[in-house]
Amino acid sequence: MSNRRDFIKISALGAGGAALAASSVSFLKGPSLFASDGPKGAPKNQNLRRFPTYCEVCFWKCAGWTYVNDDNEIVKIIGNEDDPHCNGRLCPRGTGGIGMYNDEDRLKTPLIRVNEGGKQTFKEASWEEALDLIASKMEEIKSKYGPESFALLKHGSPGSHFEHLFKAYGSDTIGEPAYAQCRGPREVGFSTTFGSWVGSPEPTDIRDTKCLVLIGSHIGENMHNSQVQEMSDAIDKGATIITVDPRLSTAASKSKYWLPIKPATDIALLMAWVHVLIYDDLYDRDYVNQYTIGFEQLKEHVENMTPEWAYGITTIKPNVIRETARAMADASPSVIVHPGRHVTWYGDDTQRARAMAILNALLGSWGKRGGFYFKEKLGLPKYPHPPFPKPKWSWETLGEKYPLAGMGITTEIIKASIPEEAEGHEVKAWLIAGTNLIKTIPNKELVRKALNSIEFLAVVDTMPMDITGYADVVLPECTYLERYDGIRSATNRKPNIALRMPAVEPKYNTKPAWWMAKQLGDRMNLQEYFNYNDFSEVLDWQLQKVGTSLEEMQKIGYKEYERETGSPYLKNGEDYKFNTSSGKIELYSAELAGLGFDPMPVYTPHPEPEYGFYRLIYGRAPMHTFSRTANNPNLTDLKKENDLWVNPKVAKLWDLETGQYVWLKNQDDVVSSFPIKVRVTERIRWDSVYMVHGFGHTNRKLSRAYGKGASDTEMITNVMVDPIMGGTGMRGNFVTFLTEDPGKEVEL
Ligand SMILES: Nc1nc2c(c(=O)[nH]1)N[C@H]1C(S)=C(S)[C@@H](COP(=O)(O)OP(=O)(O)OC[C@H]3O[C@@H](n4cnc5c(=O)[nH]c(N)nc54)[C@H](O)[C@@H]3O)O[C@H]1N2
Ligand SMILES: Nc1nc2c(c(=O)[nH]1)N[C@H]1C(S)=C(S)[C@@H](COP(=O)(O)OP(=O)(O)OC[C@H]3O[C@@H](n4cnc5c(=O)[nH]c(N)nc54)[C@H](O)[C@@H]3O)O[C@H]1N2
Ligand code: SF4
Ligand SMILES: [Mo]
Repeated sequence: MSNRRDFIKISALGAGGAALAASSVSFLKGPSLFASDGPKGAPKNQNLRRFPTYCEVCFWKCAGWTYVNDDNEIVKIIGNEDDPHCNGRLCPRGTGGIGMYNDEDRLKTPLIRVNEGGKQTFKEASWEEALDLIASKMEEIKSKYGPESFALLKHGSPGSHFEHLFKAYGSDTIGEPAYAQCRGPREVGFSTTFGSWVGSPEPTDIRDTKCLVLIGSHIGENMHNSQVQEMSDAIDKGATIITVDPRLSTAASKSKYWLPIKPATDIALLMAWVHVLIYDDLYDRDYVNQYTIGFEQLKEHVENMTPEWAYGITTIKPNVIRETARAMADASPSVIVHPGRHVTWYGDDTQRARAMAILNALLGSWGKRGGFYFKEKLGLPKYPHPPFPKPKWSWETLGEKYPLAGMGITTEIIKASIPEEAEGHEVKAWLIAGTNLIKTIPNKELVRKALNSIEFLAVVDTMPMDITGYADVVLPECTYLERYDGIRSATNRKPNIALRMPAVEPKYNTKPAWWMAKQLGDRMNLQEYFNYNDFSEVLDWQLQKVGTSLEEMQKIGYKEYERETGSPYLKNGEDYKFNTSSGKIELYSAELAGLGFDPMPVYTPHPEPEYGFYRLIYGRAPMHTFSRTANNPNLTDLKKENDLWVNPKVAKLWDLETGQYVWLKNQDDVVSSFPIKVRVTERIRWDSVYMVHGFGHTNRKLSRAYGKGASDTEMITNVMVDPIMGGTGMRGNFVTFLTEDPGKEVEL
């Protein structure tokens, strides 16, 4: 099929590239897992200068120091000792951040799509040309359809600069995958219960917990730095870990209880725990009496949700359900039923998050030491600019049918970009900054249709990723080590800020996102919104307002403030008003009932794999982040490809061996572009197979990542949408094995 917007392979200079750090990774053993002095091999006795940064390899945003030698080479990145996100130790990915800078496949100069002799290709362009073109398209869309029809899809630091531009331009049609593909359901589940989002970093008081319950959440492979460190400390101090996972994850292997649950049945287990806590009188009676409403309704609701009932659904034995409920109650209130983070699983995810929130309420853990602390962050004053114009419609309008959506739903913006799918307002153009939609959004066909419908696409990225190949204009951003960005003001036990500044000049012809946004603003007569020459002026202005300065922050990198909202913990019996409509923790949600949803979580069965098919589940590897690190020279050195975990029973049935490559075919006959290596292991249930997300790259210009491993996203064509907030449940897909090469042409 010929497309309006063909994928274009971006040419890159050179190939290969020597790998740098090869530090060994041993799980959950603090000191050996996290680097405190960066990669080995940096020459000694050099004059090193250090510059503060916070890491962009994932969104934990650890503060660190970039060390540069006299030749202006970055030699290492280490954690900032004062920063509670990392406690001076970066994870393997953060240490390997140097690889983002050194990667010779990086985008090097702006590119513009041209048609040469009927063939679409990219030509190298100047910044003037590329920015002029984007600005003129933004003006054109604005006058033809209104600014709202130009959408911004973003993730990470570059996104905030373009968000400012888009709001100034008149569009709030903005979405990011961190909501409907990630945390959205838990934010809604917890806010309808406690009146507060969980947020990032999660306010889980793991270091002082006596019992940590992980529902899937695979801390240790999910390498959110201080969480892993605190979990390791808690284990050393004797905390009980309970892990519910169909796979023996790293966390499960460190747990006292591993509950290898049948996938998609967690709500039944959670409600059976609620039943045991209530009917065996194990809940925190004083806390429940004082702070919650709806207890009697909940009690009645779970009357028949016994461990015996749940056993038939989850395959977890009734005595194990009782024993683990008791272990939680014994630790109460220093117990955490972890809300998880990537929770868009089965479409009833807000309800699963509610069930987890309710359990925490019964255990009295919200607002308690060793449970959840009350987080606080420093409000940074906004650099002055005129008020933003009010858009006629926005992400909210597009997400209207999901009444509790709290942020833009990427998939609704994508649908609104396809005329046949749009319900009312139409999106006509996109700017994408820092998100690789092809690997990030399930149901590739939908993304592909949208890419073929929109009139214009600009992509801002650091690498020639899948999505850049669809752009009309590609803007190469310099890496986080080469630029200023917004101040990190994070929620934590104490409010704090961290600075990111350039350690070296941008390599090649690359530029920071703040500069691009300002340049576009200037071209569209929006100068008043960009009233500075350099972003450092904005930072200095903001920092002065909070009692420091750019100069000071350049020296210290990180600064902590005293709390202004009192103790992070509730005192026994303390009066406290929760931010819900009743002022109480809502075990029964009148809000959900009013919207026509179950006021208390109900287990509903989900489809199961047909004979010969296995549920595809996926997760993280400690040395990679999504698809963004797959080509990183330092990190591919630690792990080059993903593998497919297969239970020995299944392997026997299919005659599969460890090390053998297979292709996958899903329930909709979609075949994987690349084969994946089998790993036969007892660590996974027989009804599921598992792989790490982020591999199977189709862009040949990623010289290390191309064709390595398989893409989970490619197999995710069935999406179960959460009716409450629009999250895209991605774990209802089933695959079978093809042992012969299906000869599939690599699709881009
Ligand atoms: N190294 C690394 N760390 C990361 C990231 C990264 O890319 N790399 N990304 C970060 C981000 S943004 C996020 S959102 C988090 C995500 O990290 P988590 O929130 O921990 O991820 P999940 O996808 O919820 O959990 C994956 C686990 O769920 C299990 N699982 C699958 N199906 C089921 C089921 O039906 N029931 C249960 N109980 N378990 C199931 C899988 O076997 C796997 O062990 O990780 C963060 N940390
Ligand atoms: N199938 C499947 N889909 C998923 C998930 C999954 O586990 N499986 N996880 C979901 C979750 S939890 C999340 S949070 C999302 C993550 O979704 P994304 O953030 O889209 O994930 P990445 O694949 O890392 O894509 C990031 C893109 O940003 C680029 N980039 C990196 N640094 C910079 C920078 O400094 N500037 C610019 N301009 N670009 C940069 C990278 O090159 C890459 O193209 O994916 C979600 N989608
Ligand atoms: S957890 Fe690792 S990758 Fe994420 S911000 Fe911290 S050091 Fe960087
Ligand atoms: Mo995420």
